[in-house]
Amino acid sequence: MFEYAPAPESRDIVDIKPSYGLFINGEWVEPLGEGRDKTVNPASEEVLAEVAVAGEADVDRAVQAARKAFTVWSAMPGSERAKYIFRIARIIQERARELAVLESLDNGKPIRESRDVDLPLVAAHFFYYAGWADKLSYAGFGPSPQPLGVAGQVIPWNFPLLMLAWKVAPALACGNTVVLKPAETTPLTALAFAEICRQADLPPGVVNIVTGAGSTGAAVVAHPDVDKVAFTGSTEVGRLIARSVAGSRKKVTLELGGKAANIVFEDAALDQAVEGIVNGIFFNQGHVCCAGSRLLVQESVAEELLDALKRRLSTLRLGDPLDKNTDIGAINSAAQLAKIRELSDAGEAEGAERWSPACPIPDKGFWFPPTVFTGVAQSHRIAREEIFGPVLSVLTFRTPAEAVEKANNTPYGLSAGVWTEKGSLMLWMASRLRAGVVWSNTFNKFDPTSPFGGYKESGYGREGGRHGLEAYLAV
Ligand code: TAP
Repeated sequence: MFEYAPAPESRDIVDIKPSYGLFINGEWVEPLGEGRDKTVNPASEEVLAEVAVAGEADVDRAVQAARKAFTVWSAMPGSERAKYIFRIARIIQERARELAVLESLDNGKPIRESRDVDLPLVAAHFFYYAGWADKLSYAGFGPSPQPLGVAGQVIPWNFPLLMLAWKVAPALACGNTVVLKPAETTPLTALAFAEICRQADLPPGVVNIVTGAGSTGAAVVAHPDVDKVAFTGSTEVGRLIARSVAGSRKKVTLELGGKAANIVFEDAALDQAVEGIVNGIFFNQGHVCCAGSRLLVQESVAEELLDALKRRLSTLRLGDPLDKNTDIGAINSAAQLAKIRELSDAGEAEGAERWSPACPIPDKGFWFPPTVFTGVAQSHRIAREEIFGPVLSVLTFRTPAEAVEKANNTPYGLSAGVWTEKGSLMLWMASRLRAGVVWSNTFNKFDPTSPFGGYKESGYGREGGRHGLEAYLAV
């Protein structure tokens, strides 16, 4: 392995305040209760800032502000709304470096990813949906589709600003107003986004950000004056939310967990497949809902592929997320690290063989080495449950039909990958895989024009593309 000198990105570009309030009606306000939380850098356990915890009364204030703003925002011509959203997109581009550093500090993801993947996609989402704002009548949802009203949005910690963009951009383009709750462990880029809304002169109340933990999210979802609920997170919480809104008039989209199969046939370009496997499960420490966490490899090439994969994994660098050479950053929280450890231990106890490259682990912070399990049976917990960490479970197959059976043998259905040189086999597989996205000779490719969402316990509704508008329109 080559040795590189450290290449740390400077954190001087970010200005983290010691303490943050709530962003309601275009102003920073103190929460009505006493609640305060701390957000830490998972790579060092250093406290980054103190953040307000919104209670029910605070959520109510935010929803009222959004309701009032809805009158103004929904009446504005789409071309005017577009100007604000384009402005937001441009400010995000201008401040991309600062936002990338902030994301890496709060989340633990490598700067290479926040800089080259998250931030460009965040800006692209706002640009894309800004373009739709004055063309809604041509989107295929009737001649004059109307916004729904106030959208209550709850997002997870794995792609904090990108999940915000997926939710906020289409909501605003369609004329809705927003109350958004970021995850407890990663509130900082959402709070920076609040500043961006002010910088863009967005009318007060169009976007409101309420920080806090699960109970704040539950209050947003349950508020009677919320018209639309958009949630990304675990299937477990998705179920609670579906129960909480059942019987109400609220429109709901749920983007939940996954246990995707990445399927490699014997005729595939194996070196390329190895890169796709690494990107599929070790990108963002495996904290990816559509991660290719189950590798299905055709038996005839299993040994060759695994040797190549292990050689490649031995070159990955784990460490300081702000170092530009880092491939694997920190696990987002102590709780998530405990979950990854528990499931990996269960894999060993159930008889799978565990392998990790020799990889020094920093003393402070939350870390888990890239890990591969071979000899995995379909009944093992590591083949069935979402680990949401840098852990790959390897299974083999002999025929395409067996690959389809095994790939679909999961309660989830968010994504899949297929590696083969044969176009006919690719199409045969894609039409049989029960997954919202099937990647062909690639993995984890995202684009704002492309819809994304799941089957079965991976949720319902689509985000992105023209389809993503439907969730925010009365159609
Ligand atoms: P969750 O624990 O479900 O948390 C998601 C969000 O919901 C957080 O903001 C959380 O707040 C909040 N929340 C917790 N309990 C709630 C309740 N009872 N009512 C309303 N909101 C509540 O998920 P996570 O661990 O953060 O994220 C990982 C999961 O998200 C994985 O399963 C992953 O697959 C999924 N995910 C899916 C997608 C798509 S697009 N399908 C994308 C990314 C992630 P706190 O965190 O502050 O407690």
